[in-house]
Amino acid sequence: MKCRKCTQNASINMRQHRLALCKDHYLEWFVDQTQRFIKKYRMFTHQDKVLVAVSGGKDSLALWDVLYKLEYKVDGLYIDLGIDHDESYSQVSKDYALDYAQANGLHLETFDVKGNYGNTIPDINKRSRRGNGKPCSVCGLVKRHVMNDIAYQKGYTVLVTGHNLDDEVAVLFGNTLTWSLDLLSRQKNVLEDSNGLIRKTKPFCRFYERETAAYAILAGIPYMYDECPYSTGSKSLQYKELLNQLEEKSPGIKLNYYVRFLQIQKAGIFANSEDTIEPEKLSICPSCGQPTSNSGQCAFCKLLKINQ
Ligand code: Q46
Ligand code: ZN
Ligand code: ZN
Repeated sequence: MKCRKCTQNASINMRQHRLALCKDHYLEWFVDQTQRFIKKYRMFTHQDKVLVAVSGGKDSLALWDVLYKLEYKVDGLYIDLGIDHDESYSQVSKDYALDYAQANGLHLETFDVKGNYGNTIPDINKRSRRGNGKPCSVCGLVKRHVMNDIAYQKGYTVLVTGHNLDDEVAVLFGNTLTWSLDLLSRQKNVLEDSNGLIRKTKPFCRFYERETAAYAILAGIPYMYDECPYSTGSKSLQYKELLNQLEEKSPGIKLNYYVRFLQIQKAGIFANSEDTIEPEKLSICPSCGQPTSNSGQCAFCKLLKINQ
């Protein structure tokens, strides 16, 4: 198969776009598309100070690379969760993030959960009743808190994450299975800053996972191939498999599902739901100063038993 734009052999065929491209044209297309999404959804501008949450995996390193190529003012943030099992997941993924930063002369903020809170994520989880023995709920809570805190403290104006289309449709699928109107109203690719919550955006939300992986590989970015050991057997992975079966038969179905969702969300379908928590109705945690839907301490401070 030939590249749509030149005579070279295609390196990737994207059936959902009816588009096959060679390596050079794919890399160019991917960067241009990212810029198009940033503009279309008014995510941020070249005046913003951008912090990208980097896990060492393909999505976040590809995102950092593209934003750097697009000449945004962008630094990385790596949170060491202390997930070390036999595979030393955190240590290895941290090395990928550090290596990328060093190779490109970029700044990486690092935050060590154990160093700051005395315990790793799996250890904090053992003392908590959150989640069903899996640390993901605790992990998500701690990461959200740390990302917001560091972004504010260091004067960043926007926090970006590498969530791709497959991540977004898996969450969307879960939220529609349970018709969680509050979650559907908040599943946005741009969350405006409000009451101490930093602006958050997802510039890769319209790229398929195989597109971000292709970018990382073709751009020559070494990344952590293994997933976190705790992701095995998750609902999200089950939904991804199901949605991939649908995509196989109907190329483009995942993209259409997500883009139509964004359109009806924008039209305000979920806006007046009784379940929806308005940001202005959040109160401030007396211990850490971050917004919370609780009346006293936020869930993070309760989890870590931080004294007032
Ligand atoms: S890192 Fe944390 Fe994920 Fe690992 S423990 Fe679960 S939530 S699976 S993105
Ligand atoms: Zn080409
Ligand atoms: Zn708090």
